[in-house]
Amino acid sequence: MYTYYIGIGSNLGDREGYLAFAVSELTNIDGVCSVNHSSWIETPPWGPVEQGPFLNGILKVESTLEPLVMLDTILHIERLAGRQREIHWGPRTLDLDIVWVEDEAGQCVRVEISNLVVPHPYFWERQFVLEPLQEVYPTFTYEGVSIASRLEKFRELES
Ligand code: A4P
Ligand code: MG
Repeated sequence: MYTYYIGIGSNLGDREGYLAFAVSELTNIDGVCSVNHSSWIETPPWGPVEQGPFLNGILKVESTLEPLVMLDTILHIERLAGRQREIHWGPRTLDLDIVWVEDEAGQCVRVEISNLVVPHPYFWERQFVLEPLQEVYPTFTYEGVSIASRLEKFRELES
């Protein structure tokens, strides 16, 4: 059994509807045992592309699916949501990214192959990932730093 923390985002069309659609699709997949999620938060667009605000969150998914199978599953759900890959980092109806995975012993699972890198390379730099991650995983730490103190840093920079 794995615990997946999956970043979810939408900034096109019925954003809330797309997030709810992803939760309901994932819940119905064989090998997915439970799906819980953070609150959805509205976030300003991050990165170089000018685009509308996102609705973001984190899904916490208990599943027996291996990481590559989970990747195929979420890419399939993105396609079902009408996701078009036009601009890298550009607007999207639904984006699902595997942020962090733990095995049954609570150990971080690492994957580094051409089509899957876990932990997600930018997650620690992204407030729109860390805010909802803290909600579903308040004791999370990365390289010795707690998620609470990491978020505190972002807030200090903002003020
Ligand atoms: N891939 C590799 N590792 C992973 C992983 N851990 N999880 C591969 C999921 N996929 C992974 O992704 C391209 C390929 O990455 C996949 O086919 C998979 O094999 P993509 O979703 O087609 O490309 P993308 O969305 O343009 O890139 P990416 O990296 O998903 O974009 P990001 O990094 O998610 O950035 N601002 C706010 N506020 N909120 C957002 O959610 N999102 C982006 C997109 C930009 N700004 C944002 C947000
Ligand atoms: Mg993606």
